[in-house]
Amino acid sequence: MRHARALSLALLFTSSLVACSASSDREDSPVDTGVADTAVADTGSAIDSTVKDSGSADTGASDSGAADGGTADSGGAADTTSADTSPTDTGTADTGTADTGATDTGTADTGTADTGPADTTPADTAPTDTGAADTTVADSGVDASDTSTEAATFGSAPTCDGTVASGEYGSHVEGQNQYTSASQSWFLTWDDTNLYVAVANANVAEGAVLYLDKSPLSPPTSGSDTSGNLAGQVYDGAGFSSLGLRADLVVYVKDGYREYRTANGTGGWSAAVANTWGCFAKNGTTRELAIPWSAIGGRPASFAFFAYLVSGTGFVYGEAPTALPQGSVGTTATANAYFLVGNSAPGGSKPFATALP
Ligand SMILES: [Ca+2]
Ligand SMILES: [Ca+2]
Repeated sequence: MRHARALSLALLFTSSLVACSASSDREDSPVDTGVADTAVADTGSAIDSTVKDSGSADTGASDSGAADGGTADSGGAADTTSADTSPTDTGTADTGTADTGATDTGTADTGTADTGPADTTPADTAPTDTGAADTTVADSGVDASDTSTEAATFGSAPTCDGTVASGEYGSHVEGQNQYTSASQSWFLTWDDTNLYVAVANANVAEGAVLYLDKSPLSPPTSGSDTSGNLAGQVYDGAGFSSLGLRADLVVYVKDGYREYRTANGTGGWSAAVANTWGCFAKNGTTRELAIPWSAIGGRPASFAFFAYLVSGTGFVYGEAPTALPQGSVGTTATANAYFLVGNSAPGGSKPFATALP
């Protein structure tokens, strides 16, 4: 009935039309074979088995677990641990920690994320870069290869534990950071916070004394009392009433007690500041101490110093420099020898390099 009506309508309005034939049910698009993508079809790999792609098609490797949130993998293996957030890896998949700051250019980081500029040659293994890019070798402190591209810095601070480890105070060479007087050895170094001193092979129950001039004059005994003291402090019955420099600080330290005093501007010494400062540690016949520069207003740009050991009965030994008096010196001796540190900046003077006069 419907068929016959259509034919009659065609004949009615135009005789040249070819009659439409009858049609069967319409065909749909190709049949789904697994799980449909919601936005973009996969073009190169297997069907996603866990999570559907939401933004971009994978072109290199299939996702293994977690979907990338922002950037499609373009070349390497699939990420296995953490999704990259920015920027895109171009060569090798990260295995441990996602980069947050700089793009890897060739070698994957294995342990530590870079936070500064990108490495251009070898990968750092430790420690983390914080400032300048390496150009030839990985950072591990300060070494000869780095001096042309990195500013000099203070080395690692000694550990105040009563033991002097190899290289702990810098160059353990006589006349550098080490000075041996008879059978006692002194070690000295510093940073912006502390002056670090160690004495080896000395009875830690006996005192070690150090005088320091934070503003060496020329000649060193010139100037006035406002520049420091020309007379020392008596410890254990031994003292130097005449110093070869204008001292601003004297330190006395032994097992169980330590003090420092500062010049009072009129030729005398302050009351003792005892036990509350810095650090003291001993182990056997070795002692280590840290003297805070804050005791004299901060690290001086240059300084002069001398030091000695003293028994409980006033016997001076282990004196540094060795030109100082030793033995039972009494309380009116003259200490006219010292070391001059002309430049205390990183990479500057070594503490025991210049003994004067
Ligand atoms: Ca130590
Ligand atoms: Ca002075």
